[in-house]
Amino acid sequence: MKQILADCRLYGIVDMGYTTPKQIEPRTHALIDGGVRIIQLRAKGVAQERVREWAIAMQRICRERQAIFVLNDYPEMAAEIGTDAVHVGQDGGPLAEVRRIVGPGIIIGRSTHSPEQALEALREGADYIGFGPLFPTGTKPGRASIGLQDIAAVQQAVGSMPMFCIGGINGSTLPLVLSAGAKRVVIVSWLLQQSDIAAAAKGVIQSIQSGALS
Ligand code: TZP
Repeated sequence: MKQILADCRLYGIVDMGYTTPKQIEPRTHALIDGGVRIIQLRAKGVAQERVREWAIAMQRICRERQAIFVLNDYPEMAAEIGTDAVHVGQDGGPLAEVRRIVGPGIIIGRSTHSPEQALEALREGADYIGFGPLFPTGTKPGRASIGLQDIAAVQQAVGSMPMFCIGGINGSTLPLVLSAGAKRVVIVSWLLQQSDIAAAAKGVIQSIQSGALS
């Protein structure tokens, strides 16, 4: 799993703000068809019973197809289901506590919104971080955007810990994000709104890989 994580360039999110329950499974397949190897379920404000159902379905697909499934927000549920990964925000408590809940085998990701938070996540033992929102985004309305200026320095500081830049990334902003030093990105709404999600994902991965990678 850690090797798959290290190789991931594009992180996809099945966000229930843009996805109907019927679309969950086809979209998970489409993302994997497009080369995405890490996929999160993000279901804000939905009853936990529904989230559990969807998470089990997505985990099954990801396991069959060698992709990492990430559950957003619920470490206890992640441990109970046995998901590959769990993602927590700044309000998710200390990562040592998340680790205690999920056990040693599960990948833990943390959202970070500043260089300081990124370094703190590294110190706390995160397996990867999200860094953003780089641009204003309707997926996290009202959240201040942090711009592109810190990407290169934070990327350098976190070393081999995967850092996924996030927030307002689309076909037009992706080149700017890559020029600013990003090696990995998360794209939510733009990807989910493409008529051919797999083709769009392939295009993004190609763009990232055609830049200098290390
Ligand atoms: N965390 C920081 S920005 C963001 C999250 C979950 C949303 C990114 O969504 P989009 O639609 O790719 O801008």
